[in-house]
Amino acid sequence: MGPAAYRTAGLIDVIAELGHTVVDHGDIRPASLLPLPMAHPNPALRNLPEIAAWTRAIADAVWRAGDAGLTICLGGDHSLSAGTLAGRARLCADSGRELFVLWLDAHTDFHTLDSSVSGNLHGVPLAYACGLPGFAGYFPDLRARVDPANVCLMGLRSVDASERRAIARSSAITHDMRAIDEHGLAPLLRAFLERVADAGGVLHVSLDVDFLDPAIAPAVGTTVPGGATVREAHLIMEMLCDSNLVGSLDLAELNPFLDERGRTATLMVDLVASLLGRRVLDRPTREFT
Ligand code: 4U7
Ligand code: MN
Ligand code: MN
Ligand code: MN
Repeated sequence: MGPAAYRTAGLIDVIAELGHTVVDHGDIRPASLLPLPMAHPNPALRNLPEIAAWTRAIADAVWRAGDAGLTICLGGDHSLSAGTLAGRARLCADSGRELFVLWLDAHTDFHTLDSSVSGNLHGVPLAYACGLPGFAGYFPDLRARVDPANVCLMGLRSVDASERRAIARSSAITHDMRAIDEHGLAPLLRAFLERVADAGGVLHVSLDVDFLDPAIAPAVGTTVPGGATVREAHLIMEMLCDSNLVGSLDLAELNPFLDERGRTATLMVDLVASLLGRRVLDRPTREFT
């Protein structure tokens, strides 16, 4: 229902009105929706063969879409990012450009198939794409992985104990809500964008609806209080626009069934507009080249 809600909220028109050419590739489906038998020692895992099939389909579609324009993937829960990151990493391996990831989420989504307690696979995509162990034979083999040192997570406020250990062992940059409150978003994001620019890299942005505060974005299953405000979220998108570094974007976890008169879908569309150039006032310079 997520992609349909974004289309209903006017996503395509909004992007086109900003002067961009939009190609809607339609909804992606795996080659077969028939669940393949797949046993895993973790009995909690839910829908493992289905998610594996979707991951393959999304990775292929993202790779086929290429890197000439900006690819936006509409979800659907955050397991979609297993596919988008795999596809983007493959494109970067092809082109020789370095891939960076900005993960905007209340959660780290850094569980492996073995560590997940809930068994919900929207909690594993970042670990999979970074090449953590235990996915082989279940999820599609990665053509190229994401270097965890090139990942920056922002907005964290619900991290399971095993994820906390795993993310600390990785070289990923983590900013929880406390860091955002203490320093403000702008300097934290600017430091990361400078690294991406210095490396001549390309940035993938993965936006989980629950990055936002549930008071402004109720349409998500895993609400966690204390999230980003409208102003913080727009600031991020405007800085990302200025940076000219973004090659792809995931909009994950929108559940229109939980929305209130479409307000979450509308906010997400407005955030995409800020990322793609909507401005209150013209600004004289670009901060990054
Ligand atoms: B989302 C959780 F236990 N860590 O594994 C889990 F807290 O894509 C949540 O970020 C995962 O929304 C949330 O189920 C995945 C839980
Ligand atoms: Mn998530
Ligand atoms: Mn989340
Ligand atoms: Mn979720």
